Amino acid sequence: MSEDNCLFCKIASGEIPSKKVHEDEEFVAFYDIRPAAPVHLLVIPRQHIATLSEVTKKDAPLLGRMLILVANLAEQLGVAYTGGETGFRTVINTGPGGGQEVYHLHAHILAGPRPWSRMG
Ligand code: DGP
Repeated sequence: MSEDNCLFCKIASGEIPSKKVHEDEEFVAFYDIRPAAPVHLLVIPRQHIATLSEVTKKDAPLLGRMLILVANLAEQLGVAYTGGETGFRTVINTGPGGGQEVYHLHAHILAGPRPWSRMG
């Protein structure tokens, strides 16, 4: 399940500390150490999946639950889309061409007043 020397596997297991906002048997969500927006969280599966490019049909339920968790966390943090100018951005960087730095699948949740420093 976990991969040696994977930073986000170590965060998921608690070996490396992080500011967690959610954890369950499948997922962990924590604040990004280098925030690009006033609210910047990362949501990861505990299962080590390196990139979005390696997922297959068998991962569909996991990915579906991950997106639902993103929406629930956005609501919990008060940044869900509720009309007007509210809302948040969800980003999954994939590979060097997509700007991925950490090779463990993760969804960024970005929100808050603009301008943002990156990913804006
Ligand atoms: P990406 O470029 O999509 O692979 O984004 C990786 C993000 O991970 C980047 O925004 C910074 C964040 N990050 C890197 N190392 C750590 C860490 O040790 N702790 C936390 N909380 N975030 C980290």
